[in-house]
Amino acid sequence: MLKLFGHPDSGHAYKVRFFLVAMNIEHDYEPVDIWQPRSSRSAEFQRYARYGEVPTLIDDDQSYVQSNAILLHLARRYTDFSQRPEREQTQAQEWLFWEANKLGLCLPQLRSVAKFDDGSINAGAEQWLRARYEHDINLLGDTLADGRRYVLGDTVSIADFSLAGYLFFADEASVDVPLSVAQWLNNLKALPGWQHPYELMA
Ligand SMILES: N[C@@H](CCC(=O)N[C@@H](CS)C(=O)NCC(=O)O)C(=O)O
Repeated sequence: MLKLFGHPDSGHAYKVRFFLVAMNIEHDYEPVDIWQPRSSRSAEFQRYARYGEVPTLIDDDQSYVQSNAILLHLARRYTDFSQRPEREQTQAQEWLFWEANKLGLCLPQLRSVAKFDDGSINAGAEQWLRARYEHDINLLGDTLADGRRYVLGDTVSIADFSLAGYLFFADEASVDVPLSVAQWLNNLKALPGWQHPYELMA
């Protein structure tokens, strides 16, 4: 049985849970209080969470960490991903790497500043993150501007789950999304089992 550890504030963990739910992959889910010291987390979580973070997934007693790597593992093992055209698999992986380095390296931080402002980010850093977000979200918006249903076209893929992870928190980050991105997010909301992170990860 699969077991996922996550938290309602973690868009990284949400990517994985939303995928598991939408693909109807049976799993257990356990929230971890990421606001408490790492030493206070369960012995099981500490044993499997190699970087001490959520998401952490246990599958066949093996530990899987890093949200996008977990998505790849799940897609290969539990969906027809490996049978999809090679070009499609490559493009899905390209988006995962892009997300980790681009959108995933500004949106979570902006949301963190806006929601939990602890003064740890100075004005210059925040400005840099905002400029980065504008660039990244416009690139995604331009990709989706032709009205495609999902990032790779007609078929939903791990690229969608990865890219959307933090975008359901866009209001909390005080950022705008282009219309094409808003429409795509609505397409994802229509997938089976969709819930906002605060509900799905509770
Ligand atoms: N690059 C990682 C990021 C994971 C991450 O930053 N997890 C945060 C929550 S979003 C966490 O577990 N924070 C608590 C901690 O580090 O103790 C991924 O994609 O999974």
